[in-house]
Amino acid sequence: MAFELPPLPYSSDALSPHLTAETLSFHHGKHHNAYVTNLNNLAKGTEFETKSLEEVIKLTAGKSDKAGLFNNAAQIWNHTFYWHSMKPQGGGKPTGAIAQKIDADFGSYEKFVEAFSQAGATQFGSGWAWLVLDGGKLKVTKTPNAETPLSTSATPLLTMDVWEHAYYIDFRNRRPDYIKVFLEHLVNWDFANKNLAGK
Ligand code: MN3
Repeated sequence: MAFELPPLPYSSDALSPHLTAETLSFHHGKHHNAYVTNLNNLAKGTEFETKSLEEVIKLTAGKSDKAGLFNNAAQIWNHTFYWHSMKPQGGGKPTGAIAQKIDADFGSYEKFVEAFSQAGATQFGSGWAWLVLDGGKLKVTKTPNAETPLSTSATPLLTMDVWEHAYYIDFRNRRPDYIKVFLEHLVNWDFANKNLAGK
């Protein structure tokens, strides 16, 4: 079965005015979709054609002769995870188990915000900022290009895309402003709590 583009979990204007429908339609309809097209072309006629997306990522991670497969598969997964990491009227302080764990592992919500903002702002070039569970503790990490914690021992809980295409239409070159808006208005803490509970 061919790999497919999952639909957005909300309408393309649902995150407006923070991220506009123009941003979401380009990011999902063009960028995310292109990774799906590329992966289907690369996997065609190979052993990867019948694997799940997660299997392709884990089987190709770190293999330079499989970089095309890895990059496109990981970008499909990362983007789907990113769409779920946001919701309309999201952002602000977390609730539930993740709130207590953030206080325990970072010291406070404010310390988490500082670490997550720093990770997003200092990822040189394209990449991702993550909140992960690693060895029973919450950690903030960043990955370049298509790299994903899915191919490591850490469990991803939340991600923020910091490729320029994620924010350039709405924020131009102001990545720090996009990060602030992501944290204050978009983060889906329900999704992070669900991922934490799944462990
Ligand atoms: Mn992207």
